[in-house]
Amino acid sequence: MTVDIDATIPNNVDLAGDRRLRRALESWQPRFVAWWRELGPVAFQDNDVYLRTAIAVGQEGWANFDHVKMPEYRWGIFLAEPEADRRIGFGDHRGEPVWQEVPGEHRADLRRLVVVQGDTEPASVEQQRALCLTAPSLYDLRNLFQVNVEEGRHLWAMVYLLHRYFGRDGRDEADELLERHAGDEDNPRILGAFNEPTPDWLSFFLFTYFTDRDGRFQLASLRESGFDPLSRTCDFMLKEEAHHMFVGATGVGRVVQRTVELMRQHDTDDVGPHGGIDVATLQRYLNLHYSVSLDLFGAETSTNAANYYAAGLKGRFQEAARDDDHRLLDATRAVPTVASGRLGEREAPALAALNETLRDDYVADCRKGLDRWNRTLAEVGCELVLPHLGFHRAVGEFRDHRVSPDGRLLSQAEWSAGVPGWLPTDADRTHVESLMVGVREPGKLAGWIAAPSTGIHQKPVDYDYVRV
Ligand code: BYC
Repeated sequence: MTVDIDATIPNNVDLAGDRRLRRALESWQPRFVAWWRELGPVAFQDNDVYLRTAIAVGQEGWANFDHVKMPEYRWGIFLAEPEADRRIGFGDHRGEPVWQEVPGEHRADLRRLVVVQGDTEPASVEQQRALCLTAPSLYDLRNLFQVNVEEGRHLWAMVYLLHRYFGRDGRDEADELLERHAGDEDNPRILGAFNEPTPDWLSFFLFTYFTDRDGRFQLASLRESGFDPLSRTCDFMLKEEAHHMFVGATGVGRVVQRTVELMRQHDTDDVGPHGGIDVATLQRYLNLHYSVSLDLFGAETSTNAANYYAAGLKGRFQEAARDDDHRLLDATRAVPTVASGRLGEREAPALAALNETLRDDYVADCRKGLDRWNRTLAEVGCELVLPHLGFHRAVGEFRDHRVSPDGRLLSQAEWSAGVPGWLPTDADRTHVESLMVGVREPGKLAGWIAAPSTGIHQKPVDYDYVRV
């Protein structure tokens, strides 16, 4: 697959050979850049930032690192290498060759999946746009911008699919991706978590840990798709996504480390007055971001999810590694319920319960980071825990119920009394916000977070990642 790196839109999908498509995308490009300037980072648009840019798709050397101004970033369209004789791995079409064009009967469902995925990408850039003013270091500022430009590239990935495979409807949908905005009352983003603000860096690290991780699992399920261009697009997006996971996991890890340092230094749990974030506050922020991210998997049982799977559009995480018939016509599994005033389980068709299966995989992955952070916290006899699945949920079985973090069904009064201990309070937010002062000297760091252990791409931690 040749990569046309010097084209107006760098790509490996032979845009040069499809004049209509190229012109359509080239007319979308200035609108994208206008959106980036208007709703992307609120500052630093004309500063040089040390960013990696995708230039190829192979294992080795797919990225180039250099200082660039963000509006001049080379957002491109990259699909992973095609797999010879690839077959659909699940559902009613299992074993048939994958599709290179959209099958008519699945057009509406595929378009919806692409639109929902595409909508989250610019949404997160919008949510994070003010964070550049308060970055705890130039290293972190650069990582924020790296995440942002790559979310922009992920938008390009979905816009390419819409333009190339969905005709006029697809072009309209691509335009609407720039018209809906995070938190906009009249025209919000599609999924709940993408309308919540990301007001501070603790929220950003938890967002990249928990919400970007939903992205990882959704992309991994779409990579299984029988629609080959979607599969190959997601395959390459997952490479970039790994850095976003890193930013979240190490970001929270460094906050935890600093908290522990301050606890030891001052011999107290109450590190707030010493410029840190105490463990109880960390737990409340974690509870919020985890529960909001759990909602992103949809309801426990969903005919949409069953249809996507049966049709071969969206598989399970690591579908091929699973030891079953990959059709799930007779299989069942337990899903959580709330019935007669009690939390319990019921058996549901495995096909209908695929959102829950993906959520399970996600929860197991979330625990890994917690285990690492808890090794640090164990030094001071503390730990962070994932709240119960039913805590603070707005989608699915638990939506109309109040559940405590430790999994007790509560009355409204008990819930209201408990909330200040479980979710960030106004005082927490005021304190966290008070710590958010932008640090703009290479190698210098805000006091609420520990230094990273290494720099980016073999550069030292005190490198001028953003030239200010
Ligand atoms: N908020 O049948 P159900 C990422 C809707 S993140 C609002 O259970 P389904 C990223 C649902 O649309 C990954 N509405 O849902 C991360 C449905 O509406 P309709 C993004 C919601 O379809 C960080 C109705 O409720 N990618 O990449 O089984 C930074 C019934 O629900 C929500 C994807 O999500 C919600 N949270 O599953 C940057 C993959 N949840 O049809 C990027 C593509 C559900 O009744 N999307 N609803 O009008 C999907 O696979 C599915 O659409 C979902 C929902 C898993 C999201």
